[in-house]
Amino acid sequence: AIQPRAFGWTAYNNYTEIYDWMDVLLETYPTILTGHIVGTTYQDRPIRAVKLSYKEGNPTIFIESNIHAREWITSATATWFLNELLTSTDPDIQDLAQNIDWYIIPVFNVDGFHYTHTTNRLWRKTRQNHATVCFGTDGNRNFDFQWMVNNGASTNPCSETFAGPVPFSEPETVALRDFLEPLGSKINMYLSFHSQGQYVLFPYGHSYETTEYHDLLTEVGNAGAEGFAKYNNTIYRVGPTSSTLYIASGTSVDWAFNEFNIPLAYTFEFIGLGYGFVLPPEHILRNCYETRDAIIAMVARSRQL
Ligand code: ING
Ligand code: ZN
Repeated sequence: AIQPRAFGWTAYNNYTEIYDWMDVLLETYPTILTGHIVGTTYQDRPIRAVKLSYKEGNPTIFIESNIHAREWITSATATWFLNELLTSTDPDIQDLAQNIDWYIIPVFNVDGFHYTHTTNRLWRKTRQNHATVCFGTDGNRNFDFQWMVNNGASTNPCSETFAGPVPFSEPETVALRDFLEPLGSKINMYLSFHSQGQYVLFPYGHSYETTEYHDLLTEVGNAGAEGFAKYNNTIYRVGPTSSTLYIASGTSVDWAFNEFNIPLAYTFEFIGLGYGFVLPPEHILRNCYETRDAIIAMVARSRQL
């Protein structure tokens, strides 16, 4: 029989291991953590979030992770960071925990993530089939902001960047939309975790047009890159998604940025180290330390502005 693994960050965990661990956290920290069901996936799995809050009146940071199924380092890092917020004795981390409210969705695309653990390690999309031979929509092209403009996604259901037949065609993206609707205007920073390529990206993805927050996003993004470099000199490039990486439309970050006027909205593209999406687990902790330092630096910079 397959032995159950202890939860930790020396190996990748599947969604049931992550959810069981979240249940233990919720029991252990009942006054600080609350559990939320963001919604239900196409295959009827819960999309879960935790909120961490020490007190009233804090600013809010929202972390969305593993919208792309194969990007396992993202949920590993999101769970490590949550654990750190709860257990670290480092004053910088304790400051983040006590003076910011955190919403963390460690695994957003639960069906796809499960599929990468059971069937196809390199699956990216959701698992709904839109009446064709091909399955899945790219969740990060399915949001209703500039959907399908500028060839930033595909109309082909067999493409890795299939935008869906219509915006919000997926129960997962609908769930995030509805979860954020009452919350969005209170969010000060939105972070979407991806891999890989070492980028700190910000709106827009769909066009080269710059936003009214371009200078602020650049300032705080550059602080993030300095943070990512602190542990091991890892170099992250900073800039708008469109001009720094590629044109991508209907993404969660662009949608949330626009819908709720969230000034600080970023995508992190973590390390691949030449392994692409299949980053060996011995590199998980390095990515966690780098992400911790990036977030500390971004919050510190944003407080100066
Ligand atoms: N990259 C992202 C993708 O969805 C991205 C890049 C993120 C574009 C956010 C726009 C907004 O294609 C990966 N590796 O998934
Ligand atoms: Zn991705």
